[in-house]
Amino acid sequence: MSKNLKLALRSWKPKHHWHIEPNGYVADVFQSLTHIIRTDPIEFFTRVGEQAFFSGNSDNPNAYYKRWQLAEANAIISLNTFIDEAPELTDLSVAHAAITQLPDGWHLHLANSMSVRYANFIGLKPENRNLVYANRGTSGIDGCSSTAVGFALAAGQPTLLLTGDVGFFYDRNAFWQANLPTNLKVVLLNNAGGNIFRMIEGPAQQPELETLFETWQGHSAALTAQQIGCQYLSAHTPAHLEACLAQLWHSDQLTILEVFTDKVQNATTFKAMKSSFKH
Ligand SMILES: Cc1ncc(C[n+]2csc(CCOP(=O)(O)OP(=O)(O)O)c2C)c(N)n1
Ligand SMILES: [Mg+2]
Repeated sequence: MSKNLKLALRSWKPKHHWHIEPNGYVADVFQSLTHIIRTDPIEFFTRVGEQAFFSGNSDNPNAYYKRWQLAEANAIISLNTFIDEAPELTDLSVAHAAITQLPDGWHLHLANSMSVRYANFIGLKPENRNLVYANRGTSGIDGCSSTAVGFALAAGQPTLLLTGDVGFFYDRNAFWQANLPTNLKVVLLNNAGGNIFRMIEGPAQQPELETLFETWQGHSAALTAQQIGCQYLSAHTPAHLEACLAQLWHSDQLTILEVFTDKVQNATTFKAMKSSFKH
């Protein structure tokens, strides 16, 4: 769950907060718990989904499902308009292009930290059967590539890993092995550091932002790709990104597409995108 949503739900105290948990300890995450319902979530939502108010079968325009669908459609329009009107190549525009072009049936692995956050805003096409995986919880940046490599080898289905540069270089040895998955493609958002820390309150205001939080680095994945013997593509412009993505979807080998973006532009764009939803 995104921290923003958690904090929002804590501040807009719901009148009812039901927690569905078959057994064991229940944490009051939103500090508003009113009922603990001891059943299986699938059982619960199957039953609730049969009620008109929560399903698509109600004529009532105020039915929860209808209002949710409307809000969702408006959010997608708002995001797409924002992306169309922002010509710069940013991590958001790259994540948007990669996720909206993700072919049906592909698996998506999201690394910590901004990759998974961008994806949270962008969403997936409901008509596509894409499954999403991310090492959330304590949100380590370690092992995101290893997880994707192991998964792609075991699952065999086409898999996209969307990752940041620090997470990628941190876990470079994920690719140090004889059996590289030809079905794995990597989109690497290289903003030369931990851009997340420029986005969140606290670290962004500290004088040590660049040195101790963002930790600037100037590496490129080109040498890693050369060393492991995989395809390497790189993009610096929106037009180039489109050409590289077209190549990536059809590649028959492990491919790393590294996109170079600007950390300050990324932060400005992310902030502007979030406030564009409020109007
Ligand atoms: C193992 C581990 N070490 C440190 C951190 C703290 N941390 C969170 S995000 C981040 C930077 C990630 O940078 P990058 O992968 O380039 O992604 P970006 O924020 O630029 O999208 C760090 C160091 C962590 N989450 N896990
Ligand atoms: Mg980064």
